[in-house]
Amino acid sequence: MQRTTQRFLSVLGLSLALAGGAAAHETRAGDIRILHPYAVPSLQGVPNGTAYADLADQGQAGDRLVGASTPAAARVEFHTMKTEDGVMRMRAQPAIDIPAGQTLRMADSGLHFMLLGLKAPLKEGDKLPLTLEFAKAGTVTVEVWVQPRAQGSQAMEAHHHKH
Ligand SMILES: [Cu+2]
Repeated sequence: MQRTTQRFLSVLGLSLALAGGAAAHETRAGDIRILHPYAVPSLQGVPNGTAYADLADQGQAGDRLVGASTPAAARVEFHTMKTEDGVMRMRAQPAIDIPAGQTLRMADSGLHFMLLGLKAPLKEGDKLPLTLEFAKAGTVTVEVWVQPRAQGSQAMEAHHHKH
């Protein structure tokens, strides 16, 4: 009985540790929370990568993401995707607005960080720093996890072949 209890507790401890490790991927900067920044593995022969995060404003005024950079790529742009006349198009935009009290889910809204000129392919399990500059919350560096896309289509990755 006692042995069973000990085994149960050690399994419980392990699963809690794993769950904590998987869930605790978030960074705060002022009123902004940056939730689970991740990138999808880059395609063979494609020097660009795609990354996402959920950006949550917990203040009264909202904020604006005005810059991003990483040592893993030559530069980072903010891209938005829209379907126009049945064709998916990406456009660079100078900033990303985060409305007051709202959570902007980049992956769901067609927004992404475009990592241009990767120094090395992004492979599953890699981690890379991404420095974000907010107009009000200031500059913060988050850790981007490279992982397969949890959901959604491969349409955007296919599109990036054409970059
Ligand atoms: Cu893009």
